[in-house]
Amino acid sequence: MAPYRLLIGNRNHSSWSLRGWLAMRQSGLAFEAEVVPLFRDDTAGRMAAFSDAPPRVPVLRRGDLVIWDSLAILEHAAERAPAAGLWPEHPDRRAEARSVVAEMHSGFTALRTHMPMAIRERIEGRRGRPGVAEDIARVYALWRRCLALHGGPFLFGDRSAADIFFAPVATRLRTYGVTVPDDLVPYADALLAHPHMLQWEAEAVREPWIVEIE
Ligand SMILES: N[C@@H](CCC(=O)N[C@@H](CS)C(=O)NCC(=O)O)C(=O)O
Repeated sequence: MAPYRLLIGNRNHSSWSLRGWLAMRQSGLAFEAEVVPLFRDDTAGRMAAFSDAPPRVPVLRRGDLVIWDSLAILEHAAERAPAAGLWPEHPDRRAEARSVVAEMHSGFTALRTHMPMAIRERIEGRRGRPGVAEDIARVYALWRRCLALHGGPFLFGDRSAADIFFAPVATRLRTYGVTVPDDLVPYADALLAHPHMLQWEAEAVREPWIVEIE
């Protein structure tokens, strides 16, 4: 079978691409990543050349199959590679993990708006922006709850979709100089130190494109 093709944005900046890519990496399914640089005159045209999906990344395709949302990509990867552990095995844990992922997928607007992912940058002065402290407090509460209930090292024990969805948040805390509480440092570090994350970051550092963070 032909490998999947995954269209992603700049590795430095595209947090949704990172989630889709991490899901595919954890699945072990064969795929090739293709980067479309964001915020350029030719961005939409290049996305349109890849598929007829809305002009956003990530998009996964194989032949006629087109999947244009990070969570749908993760779900597909989990179904095609059930042994990869993208979702916890127990139905109750799985339902909780799905709640965590759904909350990230549709929430944390202030964090996303005021602290956009910028993996290789270090930027000060954004912690006081509206809603950011509340979003970060919620992230910490959620992490604490899951780690206490399931014993770590990841939110549901082994690394799952929930950790993949929070990986970009760990990079944001680092980029914007947010001091992570001592009890959560091991988890934030584990997100950043995972080999898949390190691979993404190494490729992000090599990227030629410069995007101004407003
Ligand atoms: N809900 C979508 C969001 C995708 C999304 O907004 N991607 C951003 C990059 S992280 C994008 O493609 N932006 C391009 C644009 O807005 O022109 C998903 O989860 O895949």
